[in-house]
Amino acid sequence: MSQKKNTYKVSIIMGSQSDYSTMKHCKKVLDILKIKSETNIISAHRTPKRLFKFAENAEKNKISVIIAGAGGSAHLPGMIAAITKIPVIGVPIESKKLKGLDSLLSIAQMPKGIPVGTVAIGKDGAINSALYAASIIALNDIKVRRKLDLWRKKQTKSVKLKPR
Ligand code: RP5
Repeated sequence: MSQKKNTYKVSIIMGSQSDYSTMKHCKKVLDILKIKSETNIISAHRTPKRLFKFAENAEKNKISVIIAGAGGSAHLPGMIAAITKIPVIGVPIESKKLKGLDSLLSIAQMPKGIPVGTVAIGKDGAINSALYAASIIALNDIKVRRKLDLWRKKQTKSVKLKPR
């Protein structure tokens, strides 16, 4: 990453409109952390030309991290990672038939050579993908690092000692 301060941008992509109910949680966290993001539907099998164009131009478009949500035979994150060297985080979407186990394995089990960072299935994964992207950006951006610190402090404070 060689961008100047505050120019970091995360690109959130997803295989289908149906993934947005999960991926909107990722966008929400990035907004809280004041990290610029864009959202697009890009399907590896339904819009392959869109996928190629996006991945080929990602560096030129100054994207720092790509978060890709996909379900079922979830090849979107791996295909994107094959075309660009920008870090790719895959969010396994909870599928109807296999509850997202198919998505999780498709994303996590990348053969050696092309890495995809993989988070948990569904909403938790979408939230963590944003926090993971923030950690990457925080290496070079003090404002994001402070926001992330604050997020953690608030989280710690919210955990009561005694159960009710
Ligand atoms: C994948 O197929 C998408 O990522 C989505 O999770 C899944 C189902 O897509 P729809 O049939 O709902 O459009 O490509």
